[in-house]
Amino acid sequence: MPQTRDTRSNFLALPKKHSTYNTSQIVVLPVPYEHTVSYAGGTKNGPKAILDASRHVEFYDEELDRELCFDVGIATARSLSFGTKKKKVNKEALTYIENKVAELLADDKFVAVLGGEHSISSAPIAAFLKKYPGLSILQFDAHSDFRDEFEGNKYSHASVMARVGEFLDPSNIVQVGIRAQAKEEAIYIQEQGVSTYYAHEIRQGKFTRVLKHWEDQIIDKLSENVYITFDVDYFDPSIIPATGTPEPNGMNWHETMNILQRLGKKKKIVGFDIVELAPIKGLHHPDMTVARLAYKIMNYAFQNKR
Ligand SMILES: [Mn+2]
Repeated sequence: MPQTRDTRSNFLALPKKHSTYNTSQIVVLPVPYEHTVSYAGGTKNGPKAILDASRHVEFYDEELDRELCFDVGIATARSLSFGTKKKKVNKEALTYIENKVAELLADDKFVAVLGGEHSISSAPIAAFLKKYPGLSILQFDAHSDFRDEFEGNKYSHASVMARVGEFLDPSNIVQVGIRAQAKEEAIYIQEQGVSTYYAHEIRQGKFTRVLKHWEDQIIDKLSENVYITFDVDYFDPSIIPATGTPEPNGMNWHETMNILQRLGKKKKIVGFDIVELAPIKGLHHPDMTVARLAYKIMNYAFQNKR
């Protein structure tokens, strides 16, 4: 059983009664890993900023009319440590994370991973795939992350989905919000049958012209069990300026909630990660937005179970 955080530092500042490991259905796992940042850094500070901000998130969700945290319990594990002198990096770090996630899955927990840089996501995805064969991935991101390697590292945050595509059928990956890409990634997507929803196509109304709820098209492409990997640079930089590689023409809050709400209703969200928040000192709204996002995904994931 992992060690957990108490009310002073856990997700939502929950009292012991609602954040004890044994009785909580949800476990938040902070993973402050940062090794391959290519532009601006700071993602190792993401988990703490999200947890700090979460103290100001309401327990009650007005849309779902529910205090989910009291219904199901949310425990927060102690942050994973990658060492100080001899740091665990690349493959070694990923194996370490995968084993930790697998332990939580063996206890039938709903796992919410807080990063850290995006390269960590292949670890929980590997663990989830073992538990849920046929798992599909919904990736919210500005970037496809399908480069075979980046700056000489196959375990770069810019290559995470290429690594995932080595053990999970790439046609089970759906990406939304993409708007910065290398040519090799566009070729990969075409050849491997990845479903990619580009920001410019969404904005040009390519999907809403025919469908009122274009989100359903995304959801129909996913298998029954869905893991969400959420790179916060998916959002427009006006909403989340606090990230390493911000890109213009990003997505907004409301349309994102629409996707998540309909997904939670029609399919089973089995777990998620949120990555790439690089907090900016004195600028609180990105931290708060990401904390809200984490709780919103939990709420949507459990909306059919009440
Ligand atoms: Mn990414």
